[in-house]
Amino acid sequence: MSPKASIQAEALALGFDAIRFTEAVLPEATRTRLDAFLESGAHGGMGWMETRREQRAQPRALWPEAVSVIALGLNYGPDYDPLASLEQRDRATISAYAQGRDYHDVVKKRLKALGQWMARHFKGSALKVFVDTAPVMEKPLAAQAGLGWQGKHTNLVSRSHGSWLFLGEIYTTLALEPDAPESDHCGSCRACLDACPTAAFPAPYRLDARRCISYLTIEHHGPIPHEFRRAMGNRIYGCDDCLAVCPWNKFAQASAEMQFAPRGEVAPKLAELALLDDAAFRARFAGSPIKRIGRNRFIRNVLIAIGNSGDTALLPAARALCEDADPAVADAAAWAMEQLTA
Ligand code: B12
Ligand code: SF4
Ligand code: SF4
Repeated sequence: MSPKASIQAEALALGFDAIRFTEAVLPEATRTRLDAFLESGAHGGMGWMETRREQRAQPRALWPEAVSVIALGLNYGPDYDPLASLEQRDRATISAYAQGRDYHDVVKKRLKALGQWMARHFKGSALKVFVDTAPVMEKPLAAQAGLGWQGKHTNLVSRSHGSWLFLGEIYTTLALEPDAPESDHCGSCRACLDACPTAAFPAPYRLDARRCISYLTIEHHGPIPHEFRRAMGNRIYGCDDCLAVCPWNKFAQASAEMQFAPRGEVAPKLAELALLDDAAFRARFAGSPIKRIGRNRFIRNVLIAIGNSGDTALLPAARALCEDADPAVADAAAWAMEQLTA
């Protein structure tokens, strides 16, 4: 078996759903687009995107010895309609990626296992593994390797898994023959652009993160800007609208990975979530990606959903948080009361 074929076989045996290979070089156009994104301020408060920009745009600026990149995907396709709970106004919509165990842990563990296997089989080679948090442009690398293409919603779309792939990479000193990139199969479709509740796409293939509900609910600190509060509806963690409407999802299979299965109710009641104090929040979301936003940002989001619920039975829950020690929680509680009593 060739080195590529044996790595591929081991990756699939470890539970990865997709694997392709590319050179550890990204074209100049990727850097130019990253620069344009950052210069326009589209990254909002994600200041960490500016630091180590060179390394993000070019694999060898991060690690000069890197020769090849192995792009890997793990399917997290939901076995339910991720948009169904948007109409259940007394309940919370939590994006599909956050329903189960934190993918950072799951993907990292598998990348490390594959890395250890490679270290045993290709003596003298070196490697580094990445998922999400490192200064790595995961989507352009995966697209260049042919795992899929960057759709108009900017995420990687795969012909076999639709929009539901987590990405991870291995940078290696091994010279592995690059695979051909996938071509763009969006055509004249613009379903994702039209589905966005906050008009976060200034143009196809470009996202203004400051307007994106995923950014607002997960990355944004402090009060949610007023112009987006109504549009958030009951989305309290992330957003799946642009992903879920993609016609390529019809080829996707539900994930067989038990660790990504919902850990509790897919759409929990807002009344129940609003009661969580710091300790209860940590206990409930241990091992989930939700834990990283902390109790205050989480409750802030729950209160915006309560304000949008139209359900006056939730007034006491909002009232109880009006004096909260966190100013963004108190602000969202006051807004929710205003909406429910208007
Ligand atoms: C920052 C970030 C965010 C930010 C900004 C998102 C963004 N689109 O940049 C926020 C918080 C909003 C976010 C949200 C989400 N994220 Co996120 N995020 C990242 C992160 C850390 C970096 C992305 C990045 O580099 N952005 C900078 C921009 C400039 O790069 P880009 O998106 O590739 O932009 C390209 C296009 O705009 C294109 N382009 C520009 N102009 C033009 C013109 C033409 C003609 C063409 C063809 C292309 C083109 O070129 C740019 C450079 O390649 C990655 C992990 C990583 N390290 O890569 C995860 C990652 C992208 N996120 C992921 C996920 C799952 C999500 C959410 C679905 C989560 C959710 N359900 O709420 C949403 C999706 C929102 C969306 N529509 O993008 C996954 C995506 C997996 C996939 N299949 O693609 C990643 C890869 C994490 C992972 N390891 O799995 N995320
Ligand atoms: S994740 Fe939601 S808010 Fe963000 S771009 Fe997609 S549809 Fe718009
Ligand atoms: S919804 Fe349409 S335009 Fe958007 S990524 Fe999918 S195929 Fe492309």
